[in-house]
Amino acid sequence: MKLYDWHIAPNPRRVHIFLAEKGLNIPLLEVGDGFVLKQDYREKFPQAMVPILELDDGTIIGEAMAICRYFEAIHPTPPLFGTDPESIAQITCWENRANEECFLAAAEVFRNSNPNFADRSLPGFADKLPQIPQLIERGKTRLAQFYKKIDGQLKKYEFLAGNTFSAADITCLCAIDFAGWVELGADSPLAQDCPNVQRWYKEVSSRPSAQA
Ligand SMILES: N[C@@H](CCC(=O)N[C@@H](CS)C(=O)NCC(=O)O)C(=O)O
Repeated sequence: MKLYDWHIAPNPRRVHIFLAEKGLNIPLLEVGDGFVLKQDYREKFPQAMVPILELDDGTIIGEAMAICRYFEAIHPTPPLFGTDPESIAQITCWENRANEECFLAAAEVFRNSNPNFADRSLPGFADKLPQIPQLIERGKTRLAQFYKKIDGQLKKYEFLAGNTFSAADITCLCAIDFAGWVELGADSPLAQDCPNVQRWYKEVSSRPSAQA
């Protein structure tokens, strides 16, 4: 199998950290080329996004969390998607919130402000898609709200979805570091009054997998 990768991109990083937590080493194929994906990759996969996992029989699995769930199923230890109905539900809930409310909010700011993404304001579009400057402020507002929300959650629990490190922490860490690309990360004023976020961020960032 091989994992199509773009070493600087935040969504493939979710898979890298997940694999590192599992102690798995999967062959990578770099398909990034500056600020775009290589043309032959875009032609092969019209979805035009990374990560994508290709199995030895040619089966294609897209979406970072679908790839992680595949590895969870074939390498269940250590479990990163929960072990019982309640933990599975909590992890699914908080992983999804981290993606929708933090990752996508940071993407709103980044993709609508960075000149390298003019006309490419959403990933995976073959046609031109112009930037919408109003989404920059909306993204900032959403991020501020997300930091407050998870500060309350992290006051009750060591990790985002409970007292065990999980896929929810992985998505949240990658999303917050991505927000750092537009200076809205954990060290930004948005997160300054969130002591529980600070405590959690320090802890998860210092895990060896975070360097993956
Ligand atoms: N929902 C997708 C998001 C994937 C995504 O947005 N990937 C970005 C890199 S982080 C991408 O491929 N961008 C292509 C581009 O900007 O042209 C997932 O979870 O895998």
